Amino acid sequence: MFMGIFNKIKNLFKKEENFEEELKEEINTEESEIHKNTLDESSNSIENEEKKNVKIYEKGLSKTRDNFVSKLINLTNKYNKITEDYFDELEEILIMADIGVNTVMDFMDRLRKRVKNEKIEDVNYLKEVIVDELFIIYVNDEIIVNKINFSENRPTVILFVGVNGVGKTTTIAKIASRLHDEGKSVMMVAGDTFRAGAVKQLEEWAIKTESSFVGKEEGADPASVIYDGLQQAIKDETDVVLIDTAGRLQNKVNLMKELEKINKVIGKVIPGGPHETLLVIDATTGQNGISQAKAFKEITNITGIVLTKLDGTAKGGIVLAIKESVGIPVKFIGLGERKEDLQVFDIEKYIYGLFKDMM
Ligand SMILES: Nc1nc2c(ncn2[C@@H]2O[C@H](COP(=O)(O)OP(=O)(O)OP(=O)(O)O)[C@@H](O)[C@H]2O)c(=O)[nH]1
Ligand SMILES: [Mg+2]
Repeated sequence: MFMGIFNKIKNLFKKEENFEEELKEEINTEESEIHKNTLDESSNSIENEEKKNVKIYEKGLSKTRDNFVSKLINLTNKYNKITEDYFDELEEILIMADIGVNTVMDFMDRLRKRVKNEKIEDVNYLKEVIVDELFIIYVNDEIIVNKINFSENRPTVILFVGVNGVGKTTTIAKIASRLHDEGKSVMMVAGDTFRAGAVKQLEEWAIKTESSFVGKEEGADPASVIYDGLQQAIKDETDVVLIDTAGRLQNKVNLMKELEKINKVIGKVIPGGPHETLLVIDATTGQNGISQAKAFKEITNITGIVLTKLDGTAKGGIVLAIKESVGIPVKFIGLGERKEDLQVFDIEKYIYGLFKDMM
């Protein structure tokens, strides 16, 4: 089973810190300047990148950590025995963190069983079991696919959907910028021809991120803009095409028809496309975001979720609720407004970011 995830994650990140310390010492005792430089370079790139990412998780999850985890710590300090009152309070804390009522109920069942079967009496130990069990909710015996499904042939087509204001356009900009840093050529396509100013906004992001851009006037048919964009991308041999769309969920039938049409056009021009359809959800909208995910899942084939604005909520438990109640993997999370604040979702960094004060 997953026994000891708490300790595994703790060791993983603590070890990283120690490794860095050891490395520094090693370098300091080393006489050759040249050797020092090569060591610096090879270790800096990967290790430091990882460290930076862990820091971004830590920072972006601070609101949730302050709220949820401090409550958990208080609970442990308050009870020196595991009683029914303890379970009741724990349940409330989890629900308040937006983990979702059903998820919490299953979680509590499993926790009670473990306490009984393993005869757990120590509240401090139970804290670790709680982290383990939260991890299990997410992993749930599956292999988590959080990587972008890149196509073998150019271009890879990624469609972004989601209701107004959740962060679609800025997510596209952040992903474009990441891809650009990786040396890939990127095109943005302005499929949101509905909202005033949306085309211009995307074009500005294209300029900033050195992406190419295809868009038409407001009110144009999104499918025709996308058709033109994809033709251009083939001609230019663009690596990745990122398509922005409008999210008018107030009219589900229209939205469904529009997405159907868009998908048809993409599939025709680029066989096998779109290679990803990413649904963007705003974490600060809580359970409402979950409802959006369910609604979109019904009308189109969502391959992954981008959960934005986790830095703006104290209810970061929503990451766990989504997987359980919607069954679609979270591929990216937004932990702030800077481009590096968009992170590939990593359950271990997430758990560490939440529980580091307990570790
Ligand atoms: N703090 C924070 N803000 C974010 C994050 N992601 C996006 N935002 C902000 O959310 C706001 C809305 O983002 P947009 O990208 O314009 O949202 P959209 O879904 O394209 O909106 P419409 O085009 O109106 O449908 C902007 O001010 C973004 O800077 C995040 O992870 N953290
Ligand atoms: Mg937008």
